Amino acid sequence: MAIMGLPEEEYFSYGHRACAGCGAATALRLITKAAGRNSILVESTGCIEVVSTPYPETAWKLPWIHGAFENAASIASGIEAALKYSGENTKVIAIGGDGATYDIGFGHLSGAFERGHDFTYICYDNEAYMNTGIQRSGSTPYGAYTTTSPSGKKSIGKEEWKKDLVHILAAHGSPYVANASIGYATDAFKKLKTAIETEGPTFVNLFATCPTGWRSATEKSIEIAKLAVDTGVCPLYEIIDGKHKLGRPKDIDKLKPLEEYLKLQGRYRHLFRPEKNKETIEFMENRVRKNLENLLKYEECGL
Ligand SMILES: Cc1ncc(C[n+]2csc(CCOP(=O)(O)OP(=O)(O)O)c2C)c(N)n1
Repeated sequence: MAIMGLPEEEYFSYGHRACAGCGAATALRLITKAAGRNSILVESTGCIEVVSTPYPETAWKLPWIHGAFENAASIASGIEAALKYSGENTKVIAIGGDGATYDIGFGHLSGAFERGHDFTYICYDNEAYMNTGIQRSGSTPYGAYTTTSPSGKKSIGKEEWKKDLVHILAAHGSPYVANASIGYATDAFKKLKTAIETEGPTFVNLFATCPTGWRSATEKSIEIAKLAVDTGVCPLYEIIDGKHKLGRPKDIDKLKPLEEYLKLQGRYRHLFRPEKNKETIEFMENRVRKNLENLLKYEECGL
């Protein structure tokens, strides 16, 4: 199905083997539309690499290279250096899941940003290591069940908060970093395009539903990705040359209740057992509000 208002050309072809309702596959459609023909893509090991290239087939209609799990940013650095030397203006884009980006490839990513390579790194953020069986990552949110952060009598699921990678990369001096969601595709497309067109190391975190890992209904992927934004869990914002610019949600007092987002996902099912979990949900809601208050404050103060 076409995505309204966006270029019709598809560079991530149908026929790939992603699960029904895979948010990362939608993310890849947006990323490749924003990249266009004059680009080279580098991909970490992960679900998208696996489902898009079962030998001898490929879903990629753009030049694409698969590295190891951790080193997409390093490969992109090398390609960018070679292109610069030969005077080409081809765009270089590295793509990884959150395991590759937040955790195991983080050193490579940080190094490439510190060296100032002219490339864009995009994380399709499905909040766990999905390809290997739903293990927790630095991006998995507080309270979520994964196979390595199980919920039980003594556990509420993951007990740590999600790593704030967007700000960590902004602190590297990046001219453009952004947080986006596949639920708001036009906004995500604009952010991806801005990141790709901005000179220097740029980053987009693209929130992407995973029905298999989140135990959610396949047809609810976009609804969940929208609710993440409207409850404040995944605020849409950019940091341009160090200054915050906020999109949705603007009004903290009009946030949708967090429960609406949580109850659509089996990874939070345990939070709805009466003996637990009103407190946990309230705690999460307060953290979400605090985070939004901070973002609004940064914007107001021109930071
Ligand atoms: C150094 C290294 N560690 C672990 C693995 C095994 N491995 C391959 S893919 C993967 C999970 C990828 O998770 P993520 O980056 O979040 O992407 P997703 O599968 O969710 O798309 C793991 C752990 C590996 N290939 N290399």
